[in-house]
Amino acid sequence: MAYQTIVVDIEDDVALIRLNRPDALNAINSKVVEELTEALGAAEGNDKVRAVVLTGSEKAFAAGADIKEMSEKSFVDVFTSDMFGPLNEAFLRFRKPVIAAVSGYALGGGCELALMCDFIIAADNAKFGQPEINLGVVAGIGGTQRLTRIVGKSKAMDMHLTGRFMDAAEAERSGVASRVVPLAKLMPEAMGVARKIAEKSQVAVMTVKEAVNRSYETTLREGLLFERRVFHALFATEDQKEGMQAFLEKREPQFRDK
Ligand code: CO8
Repeated sequence: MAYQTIVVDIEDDVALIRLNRPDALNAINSKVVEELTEALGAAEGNDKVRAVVLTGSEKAFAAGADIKEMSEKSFVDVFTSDMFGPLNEAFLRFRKPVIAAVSGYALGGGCELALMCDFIIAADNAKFGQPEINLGVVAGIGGTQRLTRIVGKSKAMDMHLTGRFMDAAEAERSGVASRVVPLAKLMPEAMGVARKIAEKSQVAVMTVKEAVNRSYETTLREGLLFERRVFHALFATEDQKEGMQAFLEKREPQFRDK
């Protein structure tokens, strides 16, 4: 499938989705939203894809929603098209793991897009920010919600109210990025991590996603019960038998997603 604003490569069980609007620092316009949504749908239905890496360029993961495209829109335009809603839904629905490999700017909708992924591996030149306040608006696709849950109220308020950028070290310290690597190592690291995850039991991997994401939606008690029940449920799989047997036999497990 040929896309105009993204490039998708599938290799070794991993789909690499690269945002590809270099002239606009990968600003997210409606075509990017449409194509990313489509690419996620295709990855979900493709048995050859067991993990996804989403990345941009060295200079910009994505510098936000496309300001040129947005500037003339009315309330009715953005409300009736539910701007960015379908992309958010596509990420919420997507059951395979998605790693954001972030170098350069991840601003506004770009930061929010990275936060929609399951975790972020950042290059040491990464800069995260929610500068919408400088445009007379606020974050619209998760910045006030997802970022706040990760970094807490004080830092989230600081970021959203001042529009300042957070560098890679602060992002790692605050839990935005799970790890930071030198720029030259970003893609090998992200692809290596994705391949490692792809080797695991897909049933267990999808269950991890469901259980961790459930922690955002429920009380601790209900979340713990959900976790215990899915843990119990995995004893119905062959992969549980294989994983534990392989440990006892001191060999690598051969998971079959059964
Ligand atoms: N939209 C459109 N074009 C952009 C964007 C953007 N967000 N960011 C950069 N570009 C373009 C520039 O206009 C420029 O194009 P041209 O060469 O044609 O003038 C090109 O990319 C290169 O940019 P700069 O020359 O500005 O590069 P610098 O290295 O000098 O600066 C920055 C890099 C600091 C990243 C700067 O470009 C910048 O501040 N960009 C805007 C960042 C921003 O404000 N992002 C937030 C946008 S609003 C948003 O994301 C809301 C999301 C929620 C929507 C939800 C709806 C429901």
